[in-house]
Amino acid sequence: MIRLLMIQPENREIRRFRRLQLNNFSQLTMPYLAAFVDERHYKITLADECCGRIPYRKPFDLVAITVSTPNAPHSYGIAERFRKAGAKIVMGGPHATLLPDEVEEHCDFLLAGEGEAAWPQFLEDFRRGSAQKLYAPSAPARLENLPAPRWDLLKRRRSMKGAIFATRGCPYRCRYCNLKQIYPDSFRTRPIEDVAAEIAAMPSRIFVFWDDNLFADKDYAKALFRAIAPLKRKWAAQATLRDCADDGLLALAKAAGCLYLFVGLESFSEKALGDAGKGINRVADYAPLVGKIHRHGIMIQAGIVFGFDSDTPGVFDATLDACEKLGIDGATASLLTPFPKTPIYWQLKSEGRLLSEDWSAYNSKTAVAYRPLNMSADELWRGYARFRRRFYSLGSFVRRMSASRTNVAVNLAINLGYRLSLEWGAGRKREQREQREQEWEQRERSVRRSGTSGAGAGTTGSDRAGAGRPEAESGAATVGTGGRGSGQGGP
Ligand code: B12
Ligand code: SF4
Repeated sequence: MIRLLMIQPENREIRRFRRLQLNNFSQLTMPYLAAFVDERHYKITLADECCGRIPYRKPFDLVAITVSTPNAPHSYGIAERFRKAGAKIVMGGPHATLLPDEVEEHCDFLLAGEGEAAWPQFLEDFRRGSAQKLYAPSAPARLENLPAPRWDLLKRRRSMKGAIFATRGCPYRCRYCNLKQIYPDSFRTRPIEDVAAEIAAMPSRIFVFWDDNLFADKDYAKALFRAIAPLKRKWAAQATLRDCADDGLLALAKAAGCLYLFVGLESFSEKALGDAGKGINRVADYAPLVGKIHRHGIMIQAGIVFGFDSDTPGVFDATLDACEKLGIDGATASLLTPFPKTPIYWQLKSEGRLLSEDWSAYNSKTAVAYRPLNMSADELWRGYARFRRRFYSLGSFVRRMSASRTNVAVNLAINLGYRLSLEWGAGRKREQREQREQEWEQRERSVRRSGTSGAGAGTTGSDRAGAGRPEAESGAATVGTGGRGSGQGGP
């Protein structure tokens, strides 16, 4: 029997905040990939750092790690520890797909792209001793008859909710978003009966659609909502604001249990939306569309990104003011981050404005990774941190709720949870408890320095990524009301 450890890594800064959230959705990737493993040959251990520790002391033959850009250095450190103990390492995920040449330095086997066909193939080859170094499927994965995620293997916190995906991809092309570099085609859907059956079997009554843009095909979405309404579950999802113009769609979503929608407003400036390549948003439409969503009894978690080239230091107060007037229920604010190979990345790189290519600074929450145009990196960081504190203050909540008037009790609980997370995340007690993990991260950094993580390339000199960030803010937010972590890369 091959002892397989599957790791969903989460670096210390992000993990600290997420663990404190009262309302947190599960990460899907590893429970889902575990469902493809043949347990006649593999004994699976699942570790999600958001809700548990990595069993470093136990012996494993094969360690699988899903690697995102902000978690890449952390993942390399994890791999190094298990390699020293004799395990083989296989890596996949967005960062492995984007930068296979870098990632392959830190693993024995690499899967670039989607795992549905290649992962079971790799496992079979590995078992037979004939695994190749690189798997890179050329055809888009088929999304029929997919297995249900193995939630049973995950030790989850009670507050963790379920997660599923019904579609993959997004038809749009925002300049800061990595989807077009990660997925081979624009948009695919799963059969509705498969999705409904998976929801019916889910242990949790509340779940999230971890789709990039659930409303991208409105006919599909309507049929899906009709099919799942009888299941009487509650859920959240990501959608583009423009698609929320459809009253019929919103009514069906509500009847099917939609609690709130994560909508990427990104900015209240037309100029910034132009910088972002987000032409699908029009600021003039915000008020009528937000009002419409609220009238259907659905809350709005707005994705907001700060740091576009046209943003000036006035952007933070102007955004808060606009959110309060519109009655935005929750906001997931992010620092603009030039993820590898996005159009924004190439632009900033060619302009010599990347402050670091230490990927741990690319988490959109705790560090500024590039030199903004109309303010300093420090001003951007402080303005963003202040925006979050002020948005989740009691005064702002009252002002927002007097405009929203949607599910005020639920909204209060969620806003309070977020507020407490921001405060507790800064607590000293927690600092002490995490001291030991910090030491490990330092060791990881030295592994990275001696390795080829990409750190250093493109660094522009005196400015430091994350310069000026106050210590009290270092446990900065990653998830919004419902665990949606983006605000960058959401619809
Ligand atoms: C849900 C989600 C989240 C959730 C949960 C993440 C999770 N992994 O479960 C939360 C809210 C936590 C989150 C947070 C963030 N996210 Co996010 N998130 C997503 C989203 C929308 C879906 C991911 C998902 O669950 N997909 C379904 C699962 C089943 O598939 P998958 O993870 O894509 O994996 C497939 C393949 O990659 C492969 N695979 C993956 N890992 C492995 C490992 C092995 C060994 C193998 C063989 C194969 C394999 O097989 C899978 C099936 O094909 C994606 C967009 C997307 N569609 O990918 C963004 C995305 C992954 N997130 C992104 C970002 C930027 C973030 C944040 C930085 C945002 C922020 N501003 O806070 C944070 C990161 C926090 C951190 N860790 O530091 C970017 C990542 C870019 C990058 N270069 O890494 C993406 C791609 C969004 C985008 N449009 O650019 N996110
Ligand atoms: S940011 Fe959102 S709307 Fe834009 S391409 Fe990415 S997923 Fe689609």
